[in-house]
Amino acid sequence: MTSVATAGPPRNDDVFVVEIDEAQVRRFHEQGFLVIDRITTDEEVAWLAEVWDELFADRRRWFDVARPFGALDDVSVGQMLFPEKYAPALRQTTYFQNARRIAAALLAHEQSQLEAWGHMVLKPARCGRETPWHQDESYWEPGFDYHAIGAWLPLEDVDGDNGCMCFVPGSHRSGLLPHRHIDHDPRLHLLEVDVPIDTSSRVAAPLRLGGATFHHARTLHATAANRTERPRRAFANEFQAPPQPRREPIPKPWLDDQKRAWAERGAG
Ligand SMILES: O=C(O)CCC(=O)C(=O)O
Repeated sequence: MTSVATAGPPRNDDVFVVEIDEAQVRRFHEQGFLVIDRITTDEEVAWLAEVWDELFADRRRWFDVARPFGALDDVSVGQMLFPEKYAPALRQTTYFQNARRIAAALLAHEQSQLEAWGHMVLKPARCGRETPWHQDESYWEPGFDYHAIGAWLPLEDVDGDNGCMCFVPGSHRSGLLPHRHIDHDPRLHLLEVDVPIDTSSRVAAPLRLGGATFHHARTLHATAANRTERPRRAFANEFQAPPQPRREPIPKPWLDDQKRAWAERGAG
């Protein structure tokens, strides 16, 4: 079978370099997110969408983050971790190179020292569930300090109807907040913040194809359900300085709940 993923991204003779200026870095530090209207070419977004479709065609590669472990029917929100394992050419894209350059500037960290990993998200037509307010760090191993940023590239135009990103400005300074699993069910992977939060200042970030958002690992963010007739696809990458071991882990009891539920799956 021919594969768009192994063929590699479209050749780009005019190298498309996106750099950010000091004002954007300052704004990111104040607000905890940054919107970039154009990070790659239309041709490359079209190629990425084809790769996304090719990878998601194999159901073993992704899982539903809003349904119990192993659920295969009625997809709510699909997620594939580490798509670069299946399609290493994802790392050769203009999007990836620009996102890493921008992340390095925002993190004030040497580009070549940044670790990166990707994930792809599916919000099916008319049935995607919302991704509730959360901080990305709530998902990660408690024994480390993180200096990390998420870059999110939608593969369709996005707005409030199909799940564009929404951010609470300044929330990255609030420390890591308690989280819980959606529906209070630790078999469901999605987390939501578990204390009252004020989202009245929230900012929605609609994007045209080719644009991307960046957010700090502690910025509160959410996406709405997809109310449109078309799936909403996205390709995200996390960029981080090597995580530093902590003397004392940050308590994340919600992760313990999930481990317990995983160990007990199928029992009873
Ligand atoms: O794609 C989505 O709907 C949410 C993605 C997200 O929360 C993230 O990449 O941090």
